[in-house]
Amino acid sequence: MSIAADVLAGNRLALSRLLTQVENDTPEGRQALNTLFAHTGQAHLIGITGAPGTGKSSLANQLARHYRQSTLRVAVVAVDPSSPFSGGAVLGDRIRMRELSGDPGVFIRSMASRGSLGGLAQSTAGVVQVFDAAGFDIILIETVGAGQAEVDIARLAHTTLVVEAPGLGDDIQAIKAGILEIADILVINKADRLGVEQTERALKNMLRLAHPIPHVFLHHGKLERVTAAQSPIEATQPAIWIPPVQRTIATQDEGIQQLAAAIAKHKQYLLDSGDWQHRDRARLQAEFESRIQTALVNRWRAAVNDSQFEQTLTQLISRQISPEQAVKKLLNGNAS
Ligand SMILES: Nc1nc2c(ncn2[C@@H]2O[C@H](COP(=O)(O)OP(=O)(O)O)[C@@H](O)[C@H]2O)c(=O)[nH]1
Ligand SMILES: [Mg+2]
Repeated sequence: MSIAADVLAGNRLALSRLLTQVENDTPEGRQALNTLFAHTGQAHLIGITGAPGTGKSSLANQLARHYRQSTLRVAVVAVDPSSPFSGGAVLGDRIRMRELSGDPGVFIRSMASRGSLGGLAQSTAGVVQVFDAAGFDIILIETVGAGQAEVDIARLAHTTLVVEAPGLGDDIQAIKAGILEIADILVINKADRLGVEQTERALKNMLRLAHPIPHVFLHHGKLERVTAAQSPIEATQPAIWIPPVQRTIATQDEGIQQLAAAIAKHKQYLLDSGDWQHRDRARLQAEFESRIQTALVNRWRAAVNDSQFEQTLTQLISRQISPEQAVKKLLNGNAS
C-alpha cells in the first residue's frame, strides 16, 4: 500500500511520516500530495496569528479541546519557530498540549524552522493539505504575525484570527504588518489583564479605518446598521463581514465558546456569500500561476547556453543594452 493510501485509511504513523516527507519536499512526499489532492477541500482552515506571547498556542489548545467535545477531528500546525509544541521544547507549550496528546482525534505538528520563510509557506501549505485529505475537520494554523511570509501562510486559512493582548505597549503590535486587513476575527486574549478597554478601543478604531463599512453609518455619533427597509439597494447586495472583537482568557477557558461561535458564524458567512469558493479559487490560482512561473523560468534557463547568457550580461553591465533589451535579446535573439 502507498503512504497516501495508508494516510487515507487513518494510519497515524503513516501520517506522521508523510508530514516529514512533505516538509522535506521529497519525491515520495510530492507524489503522495498529488494522490491526496483530490481528497482536500473539506477542512475548515483557521489561522491564528499575532505577536509572540499573546497566547496563540494557549488559544489553539483551548479551541482544540472545544472542538473535541463535538467529536470534530482537529489538527494544529504551529509555524512559530520560536515556540514549537513538541520536539524543540518550549516547556509551557508541551504542558498545555499534553492533555490533548493521547487523543487520536487531535494531531499537533510543529513545522521545523529550517529553510527560508518562503519555503516554509509552501511546506505549510503541503502539511495542511495532508491533514485535510486525512479527514481532519478543523485545522488550526498558528503563525507569528510578523512579515509577508507569515501573511502568506495566514492567507491559506478560511478564517483568520488576529490575536492581541493588553499591555504589550501602547502600539498594537500585530497591526504593523498590515495584518489587520487579513483579520476575520480579532481576539483580545489575556482579558484578565489591565488595559483591555484601551486595547479594544484602539482595535475598533483601527478596524473602522481598515474596513470602510457601507452598511454602517454614524447616527448622532452612534454606529447603526443600515437595515433592508432603509436601503433596498443595499439589501440585494451580499452581506459583508464586519470582523468582531472577541475577548478571551485562554488560561481560564473563558470566552472560548463565544470565540468558536464567531468562527462558526464566519464559516456560515463564507458559504452563504460564495466567499468560501472564491477564496479557494484565488488561493489555487495563485499557487498555479506561481508554479507555472517557476517551471517556465527553469525550463528556459536550462535551454539558454551559458556563454550567450554571459555575453548578454556583459552588454548589460557595460550599458550597451538596457535590462529590458537584455531580456528581449535572450528570449527573441535580438535587443529591439
Ligand atoms: N494571564 C493570562 N496569561 C495567558 C493567557 N493566555 C496565555 N497566557 C500565558 O501567556 C504566555 C504565552 O502564551 P502562549 O500561548 O505560549 O503565546 P504564543 O506565543 O502567542 O503562542 C504563557 O505563559 C501563557 O500561559 C490569558 O488569557 N491570561
Ligand atoms: Mg505559540
